[in-house]
Amino acid sequence: MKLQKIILAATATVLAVGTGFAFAQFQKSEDAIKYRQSVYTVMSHSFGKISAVVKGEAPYNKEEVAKNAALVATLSTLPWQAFGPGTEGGKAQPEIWSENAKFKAAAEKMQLAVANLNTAAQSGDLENIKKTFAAAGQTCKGCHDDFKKK
Ligand code: ASC
Repeated sequence: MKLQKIILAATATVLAVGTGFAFAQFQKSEDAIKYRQSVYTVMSHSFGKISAVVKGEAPYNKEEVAKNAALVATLSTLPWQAFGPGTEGGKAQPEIWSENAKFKAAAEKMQLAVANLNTAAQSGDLENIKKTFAAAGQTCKGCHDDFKKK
């Protein structure tokens, strides 16, 4: 085989394997959309529970807030794998794919912010919970403003 042919064959194999992985996770774009929306739904529920405490609408219970913050932190790692190529749709703006580096940066910012909230929640420092909660909320909003359809 000529070198060019070998390179072509190798490239094709890498592409095939890469595509195989992408589609092994989600057979259809609808599956990816359902997955990421489900993650956000559960995240929003736990985030909302903490929000009520921060706003003074619910009493502060350390274990409860710690549990919800840990859930949010874990869930925050999940949606991104469901924004792969070919999974456009739902409430996702096309910029997620056309400005993917910007989207990834926003995703990382949010994960860092909810990790900080989780640290505060585990320590039980309500003032710090309020501070980190506000910062985390800003990262949710920032991403929605740029990347989520109204
Ligand atoms: C939530 C939720 C969001 C964020 C965002 C914060 O509870 O569902 O998307 O908080 O509204 O600004």
